[in-house]
Amino acid sequence: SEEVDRYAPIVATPGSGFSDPNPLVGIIMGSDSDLPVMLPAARVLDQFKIPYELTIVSAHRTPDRLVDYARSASTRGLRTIIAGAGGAAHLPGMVAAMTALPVIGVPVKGSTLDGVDSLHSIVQMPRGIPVATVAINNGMNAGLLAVRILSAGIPGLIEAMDQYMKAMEAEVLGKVEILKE
Ligand code: RP5
Repeated sequence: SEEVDRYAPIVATPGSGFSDPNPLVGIIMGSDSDLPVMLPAARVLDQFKIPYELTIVSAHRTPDRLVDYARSASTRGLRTIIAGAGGAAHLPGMVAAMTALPVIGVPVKGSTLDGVDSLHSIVQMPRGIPVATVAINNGMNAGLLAVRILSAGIPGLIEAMDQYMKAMEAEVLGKVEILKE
């Protein structure tokens, strides 16, 4: 099968086809300023051929849109939501409060508090409403976690992830060899 290219450049251009008509994953973010952090999640889903949609939903600036998005997500066919936000990062938690789907939170680093504010806002969820939180600015891991969640129900996906991990391992072992020389 096709080799995963983890170093392909990330290019966001209008019309680059981010929204599949039948997405399994929703990638949402509080602002277009979060896009550079969230695009690696989209790249990962591209690589694993998982259909997704990508859009802006702001917990604070577009609260009605947030409710509509979260409440309709599962009936629209979404199976996992990746939500990135910075600062008072309420988006992932509020989405998780309004859907039974798994939600992955991406803390986005802002200009003043180094993303620790976002991390704490996302990771400190109350008992009963979980958000799977990845590292600050790690949209890529959010994409990979979404693939792993979906692999429970999609044939071939676990094998594809195995292959991806083996490629990473080979790359690191190759560097070990280079350093020996
Ligand atoms: C959050 O505020 C967004 O998720 C973003 O990370 C941060 C700053 O947003 P902008 O002022 O850049 O639109 O809601």
